[in-house]
Amino acid sequence: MKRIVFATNNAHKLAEVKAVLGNDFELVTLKEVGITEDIPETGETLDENASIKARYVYERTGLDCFADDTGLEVVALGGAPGVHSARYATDGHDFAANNAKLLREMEGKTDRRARFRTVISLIRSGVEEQVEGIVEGHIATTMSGSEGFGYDPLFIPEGYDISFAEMSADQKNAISHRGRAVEALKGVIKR
Ligand code: ITT
Repeated sequence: MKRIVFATNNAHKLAEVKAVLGNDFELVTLKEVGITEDIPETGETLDENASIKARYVYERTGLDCFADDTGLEVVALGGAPGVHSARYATDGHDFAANNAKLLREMEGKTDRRARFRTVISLIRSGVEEQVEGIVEGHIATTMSGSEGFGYDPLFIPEGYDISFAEMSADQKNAISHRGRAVEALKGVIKR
């Protein structure tokens, strides 16, 4: 089994990635390698932030690792909240406040197209590679569902009439930005 550090403090992400990666990998958490502080996400793009997080871990541990950075990109908002998705409404990761702000910003908007994009930076033996996963969809006018996390109650993926928060973990993973990025990651790791 391959051991690899996943640089995240988000337990929801960890569960999703574990489910897609399967049993060929032993995912090691930040806590398990002694990193308890928040890794500063100072980049201006998802690509930069994924890279910053992965490099932070590699520089401190020398272990193979990967990090994901994800953003919700809404067409009518010029791509916002994008790289600022975690801190859209407040300084913290307040999902309820973020969703409330998104609904306010989308009031009266007829173009509700949006996409989730995940970028994963993988570092193995010091060599960095990036993969990404995208899911297209739209922003609902009301929240629905209680599964998942973040903006899931407001995101309706293309071809569906239910939100990510109304889907089972397996259903979301099969079509989601993160599910697709992790499938691509698997392809790179197995090469
Ligand atoms: P780490 O940096 O510790 O991995 P984070 O929660 O800060 O965790 P991101 O910066 O990648 O993660 O994500 C930014 C925000 O985007 C996150 O706080 C959620 O609000 C939202 N988000 C990310 N993935 C999502 C998903 O699959 N479904 C719904 N919202 C998501």
